[in-house]
Amino acid sequence: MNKVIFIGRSGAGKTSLTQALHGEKVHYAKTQDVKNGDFVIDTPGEYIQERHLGGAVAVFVYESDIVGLLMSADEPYSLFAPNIVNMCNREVIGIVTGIDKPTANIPRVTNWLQLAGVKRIFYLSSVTGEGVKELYEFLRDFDPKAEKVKKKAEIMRLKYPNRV
Ligand SMILES: Nc1nc2c(ncn2[C@@H]2O[C@H](COP(=O)(O)OP(=O)(O)OP(=O)(O)O)[C@@H](O)[C@H]2O)c(=O)[nH]1
Ligand SMILES: [Mg+2]
Repeated sequence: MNKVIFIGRSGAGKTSLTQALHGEKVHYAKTQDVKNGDFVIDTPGEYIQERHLGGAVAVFVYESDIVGLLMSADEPYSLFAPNIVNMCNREVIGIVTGIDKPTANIPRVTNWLQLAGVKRIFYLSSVTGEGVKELYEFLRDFDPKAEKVKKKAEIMRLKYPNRV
């Protein structure tokens, strides 16, 4: 099982998703500090909202195999800078939570995550449970080493198109 770190603003749904992935009943619990669990690292939203706390998130990224950038489906703005994914030497995925919300604007958050450089996006609701299994299975089955080899091969193919 890979270890994922959840990063996103306060209220984006990181803790609720952590609970849903563990098969627990979703209940509100404000995250006060980094919770380094068995396969999920849950971070407080303030750690990326406040510039001086960002370092703590960076340190815990090194504990993870996969970085999950979370956005609620009705997020009014994005905290993720364009192409920020390129700064990270881990697999970075996008996670859109709260797809059950009537105020959800899926194309808008998809666009923001893609601008950040994310290629793979999961859409889910921690409240209804829709899409949670797909994310769980990805975390269970993803092979970071195989992915690195595949990416390297693709870079070589683009760099040396005439090579046999
Ligand atoms: N409708 C709906 N509400 C959700 C969903 N996920 C989270 N929420 C609600 O959003 C609120 C905030 O969720 P949290 O999981 O605590 O958010 P967080 O990202 O952990 O926030 P911080 O700990 O402050 O960083 C809670 O009241 C949740 O019930 C979802 O998928 N659907
Ligand atoms: Mg939380």
